[in-house]
Amino acid sequence: MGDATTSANIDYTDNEQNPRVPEEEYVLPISYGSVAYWLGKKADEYHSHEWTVYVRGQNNVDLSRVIESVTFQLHPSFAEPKRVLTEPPYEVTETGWGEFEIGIEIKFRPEVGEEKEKLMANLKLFPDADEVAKSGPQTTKKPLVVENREELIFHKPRKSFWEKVVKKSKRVLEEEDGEKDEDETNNNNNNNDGKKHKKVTFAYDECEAKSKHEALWKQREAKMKDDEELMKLWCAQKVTEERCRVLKAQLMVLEGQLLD
Ligand code: SLL
Repeated sequence: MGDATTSANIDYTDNEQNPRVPEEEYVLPISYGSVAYWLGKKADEYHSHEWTVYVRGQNNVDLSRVIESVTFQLHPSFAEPKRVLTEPPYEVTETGWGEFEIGIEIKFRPEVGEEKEKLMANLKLFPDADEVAKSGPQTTKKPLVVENREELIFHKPRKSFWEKVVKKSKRVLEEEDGEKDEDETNNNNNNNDGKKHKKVTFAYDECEAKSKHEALWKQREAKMKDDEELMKLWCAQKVTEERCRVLKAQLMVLEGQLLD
């Protein structure tokens, strides 16, 4: 694979100054949502909960090379409801009494060449009946988290973005030239067009700015990893069980033949 940014590969059609690199794609895994704590004894009529609305990189991926600002549009009952954050952590913490939808606008840095991404977070303060039934009533220590996980995909990224941002971060390129990898071989390498396709893995930079809820994120992400591992083990066990069942059946057939 040659350098994707040689002039033959550059697409100037929609912007001569800042062309696109047609063969590339950059994926940025983000999570956004809200976390709320009941204030318990400190609660009053208008301030029953402390909550935070946030946008962060999954597994602490640094978003600041790509994001210029994140704007959170709060309910008009809050003073200065439009909150603009120009550096991480992209989060707003408030106290209040009611739930509402929070508009989120992510503005990208000029070199990214894309304008913005709009998202919506549901601020939730009160657990549902089934959540209470499952894990008990809300306490001042137990957060209520509503999290959305998403990937921002920069398909055919701008040349400026690719060169100034992506290539400068710790990017790992893996070229897969016909290596046997059961799942990937068919999907990525051949794609039925006869061409070999490369697989790009990004080693993202870590965000150094700490969120107010850093400990909570670490705990949740560690649990997610554990759950994934457990799921893999569970699948492997199912495969083994199935193989055993088939072998037993074959053995019975062979035993039958021997006895005949
Ligand atoms: C509701 N539609 O009725 C929603 C509106 C607004 C919440 C919720 C303000 C706090 C403050 C606040 O919590 N507003 O005044 O400081 O549930």
